Amino acid sequence: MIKRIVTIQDISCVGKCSLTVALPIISAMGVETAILPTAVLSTHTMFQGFTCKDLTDQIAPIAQHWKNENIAFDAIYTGYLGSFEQISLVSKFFDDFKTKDNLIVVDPVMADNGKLYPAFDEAYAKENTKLCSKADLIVPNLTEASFMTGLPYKTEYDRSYIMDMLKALSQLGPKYVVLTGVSFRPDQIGVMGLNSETGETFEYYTDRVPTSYHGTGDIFSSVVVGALTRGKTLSDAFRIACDYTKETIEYTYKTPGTNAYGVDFEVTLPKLVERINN
Ligand code: PXL
Repeated sequence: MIKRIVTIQDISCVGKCSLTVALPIISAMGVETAILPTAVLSTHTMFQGFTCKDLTDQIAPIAQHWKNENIAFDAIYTGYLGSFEQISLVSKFFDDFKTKDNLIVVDPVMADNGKLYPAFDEAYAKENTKLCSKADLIVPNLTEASFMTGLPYKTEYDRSYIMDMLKALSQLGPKYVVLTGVSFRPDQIGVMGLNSETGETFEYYTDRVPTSYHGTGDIFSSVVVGALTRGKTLSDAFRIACDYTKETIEYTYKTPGTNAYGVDFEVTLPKLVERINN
C-alpha cells in the first residue's frame, strides 16, 4: 500500500516553489500527496505585483472534513505559511493529526541570506519557532536558525558555530534538527544534522554551483519528506535530497535559455525516481 502525506503551504501558480514542486516531486517518489493550500498567489513573492488570495478560513473546515472521513497521514509537511493565524491553525492541525507513528516535518520558510522574506517580521519568526517545537524534524537554513535561536547570523564560521546552532535548535524540542546551506569550504555546500536524543550527528556535502534560484529549498525539503516516507534513513534521505537539488541547479545553470524564476526540476526528476526505487 502506498503511503500518504499531507503538505500545508501556499500555491504560487507560476514560479516553481511550495505546492507546485512538492506535489509533483513527492508524487513521483511514489507517495500520495494530499495538499492543504493556505493561499493562492499568481506567482511567488519575488515577482513584482503578485496577487494573493488568502485561504486561512478553509484550513479548519478542510481538516474537520478529513477527521470526519477518518483520513490519516504518514507524514505532515509544512512550508511557507502566511500569518500568525495560519501558524496557530497548523499547530492545531498537528494536534489533531499526530499519531504515534507519523512524522511531522516543519520547514520554517521565512528567511535567507541573513534577511527575512518581505512578508515577515521578527514577531512572525518567533511564532514560527513555536511551531517547530511540535515537529519531529526541522530543516531551517542558517538564516532561519539564527532568527529561531537568537544566535548571530554568520557567513564565515567553523564547526563549533554549527554545533552550537544545532544544539540550540534541539532545545526547541524536535527530535531531529538539520541545518541546510552549511559550508566549511567555498567550493562545497550541504547539511549537518543532530539527533537530539542520541547526540549523533551526520553531514553531507556536494560541490557548490555558483548561483542560487528561488524554490530550491522547497525542492530539497520535498525530497527529504518523500524519501523518509519511503523508508529511507535520515542520512540517506538528506544525501538523496542534496544530490538531486545540486544536479537540478547545475542543469538549470548550464542550460541556455532556462527561466530565471525557478529550476528545471522536471528534467532531473527521472533520476530521482530511479534513485528512490533502488
Ligand atoms: O520558496 C519559498 C516560498 C514559497 N511560497 C512563496 C514564496 C516563497 C519564497 O519567497 O514567496 C509565496
